[in-house]
Amino acid sequence: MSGLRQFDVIVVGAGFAGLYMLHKLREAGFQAHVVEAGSGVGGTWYWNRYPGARCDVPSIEYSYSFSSELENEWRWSERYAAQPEILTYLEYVADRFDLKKDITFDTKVTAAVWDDAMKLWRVDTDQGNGYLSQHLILATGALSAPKTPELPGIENFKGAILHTAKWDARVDIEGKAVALFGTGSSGIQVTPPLAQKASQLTVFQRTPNFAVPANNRPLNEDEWRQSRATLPARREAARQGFLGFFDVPRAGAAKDDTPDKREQRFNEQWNAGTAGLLLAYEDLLVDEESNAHAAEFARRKIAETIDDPDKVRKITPQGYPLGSRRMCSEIGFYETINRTNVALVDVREEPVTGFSAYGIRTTDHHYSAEVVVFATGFDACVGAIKAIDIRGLEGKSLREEWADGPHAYLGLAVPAFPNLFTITGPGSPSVLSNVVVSIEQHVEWIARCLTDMRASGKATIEATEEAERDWMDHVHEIAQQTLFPRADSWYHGRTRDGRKVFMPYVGGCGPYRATCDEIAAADYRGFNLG
Ligand code: N01
Repeated sequence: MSGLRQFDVIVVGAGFAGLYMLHKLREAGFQAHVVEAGSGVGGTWYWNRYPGARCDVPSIEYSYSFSSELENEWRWSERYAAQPEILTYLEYVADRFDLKKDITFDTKVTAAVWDDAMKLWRVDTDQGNGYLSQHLILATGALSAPKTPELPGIENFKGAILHTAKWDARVDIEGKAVALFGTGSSGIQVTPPLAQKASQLTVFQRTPNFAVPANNRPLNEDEWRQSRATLPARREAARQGFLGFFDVPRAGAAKDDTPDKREQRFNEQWNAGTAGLLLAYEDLLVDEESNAHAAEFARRKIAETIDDPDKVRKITPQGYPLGSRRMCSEIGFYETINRTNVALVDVREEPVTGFSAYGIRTTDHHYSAEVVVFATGFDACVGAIKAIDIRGLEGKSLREEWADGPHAYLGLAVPAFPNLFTITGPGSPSVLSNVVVSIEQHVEWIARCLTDMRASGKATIEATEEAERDWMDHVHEIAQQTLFPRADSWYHGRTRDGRKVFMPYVGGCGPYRATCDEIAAADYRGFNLG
C-alpha cells in the first residue's frame, strides 16, 4: 500500500464538526487529518451562499463553547448571523487553532474499505490520493447532500439553473424572470432578495411551512455584555436541556388555559425567534389539542400579512401539527409573497408538466423563467454518508445496510463497520437540536472513546447488532410519543417498501448525553472492543 499516507484518524469534512474533531484529536495526541471537498473550511456554511442565507438559531448559541478564549475573542454583530459572518467565524477558528495545515481541500472522499487483517480503513478520494487510518470519522453534515427534483422536460430549459446549497453568485438575476422551487428554510430566506432583483418571481410551492418572524437585530453593547455574564450557565443549561437551546418551554398546557390567556402567551412568544412559538407551552409537541391552538394562532398571523385571498389560501399550512416539520423563520417572506411581481403556484393543484426554453408549463399556465432556483433541500441525515462507498466487515456496504432506513447505535456507530463514527448521525439528536451543541457532545465522546481505547490497548471498536436494535427501537418509541410522526418531513427516512423511519432522537440532548456518558463509563456497553 505504498503512496498512501497513514494517520490514526481520518476525518471527512471541515465544517463545525470536522474542525472541532481535528482540534480535539490533536489535543489528545492523535495524528489526525481532515479531507474536505470544498476549497475552504465551513461545510454547510461554505456551500450555502445564497442571498439571504442566515442562521435561524441565535448566534451566541450557535457557536463553539469549548474554548472560553475563543468565546471572548469573537463578537457576533447580529442576533442571527448571516452566512458570510458564520463563514468568517469558522475561518477564524481554523486559523486560531492552526487547523488548516492538517486539512486537504478540494478533495472528495469517494470510498472507504475496512481491511480486517490490518485493522485499518483505506480511504480513497476523487483526486487519486488515498489514506490509511485506524479510525474513520464522518463529519459530513446532516444537511449537505443537495436534492434536485426530477421535473418533466427540464432538459429543454435554456436559462440558468441554481441550487441554494451550491449557489453560483456569477449568475445575474437583476431584471430577470426567476422561478423558485421550494419553500423550506432556504426558500423562505431566498425569496425576498430574489424578488427585489428579479422582474418577476414565480414561487412553486408544494407544502406550505409555518414561518415566524425572525425578529433579527444588531446585538448592542448592553445585550452583548449581559450575554457574557450569563454565558457559562446558559451553555450548561443548553447541554443538559431538551433541544440544546438557551430558552426552554414555558410551563403549562395550552389546552388548559383560557382563550384570552392563551392568546396573550402566543402573542408574547410570536416574536421570540424560530422556536419561540413552540416554547409557549411545554406540551405543544406532544398534545394534539394544544398544538391545534398554536397552529390556528400562527395561521391567523400569516393571513394578516397577505392581501390576496388566493395567496393566503395557498400559503396557509394545513393538515399537520405546528413544529412537526422544521419551523422556519422569515424576514419579509410573507410581505414579499404579497408583492405584485411575485406569483405563488401550488404544484399540488397545478402540477408542472414541462419546461420550454425560457419557461415552465403547468396544467394551467406557462410561466416565464430565465433563471430557475431550486431550494429543494437535502438528502437529510444520510445523503453525504451514502455518497461514499463504505465497505465494512466482509465487504458489507453501508449504503445497502441503510437501504431499508438508516440505523446506528446512538447515531454514532454501525455494526460491521468497526472504528467508524458518524458525527450527528441518524438516531442522535442532531437536526432536532441546536446542532453545534450536539456536535460538541459527539466530538468529545469520540475523543474520549479513542483515548480510552489507546489506554487499554484496544485496536477496534464495533457496535453490536443487539445494542443497535434496542437503540433504534427506543428512537422509534420516543418519536411515537410526540407529534413528529404526524407530518411528512425530511426528518423521516424511507424503507425499501416506502415506510417512514424517523431519524433524529427526540429524547432530549441532556438525557442523550447522560446515556452516552453512562455507556462509556460501563466499558462501552453495546460495543465490542478488540
Ligand atoms: O430544504 P427543505 P431547505 N416542487 O427540505 C420543496 C436547515 N436550514 O434547504 O415540503 C416544488 O426544508 C419541498 O416541498 P415538500 C433547516 O434545518 C437552516 O429549505 O417536500 N417544491 C420543500 O418546500 C432546514 O429545515 C437554515 O413538499 C418542491 C423544499 O423544496 C433544512 O436545512 C437555512 C419539489 C425543500 O425544503 C433544509 O432546508 C436553510 C418540487 N418538485 C436550511 N421538491 C437556517 O438556519 C421539493 N420541494 C435558517
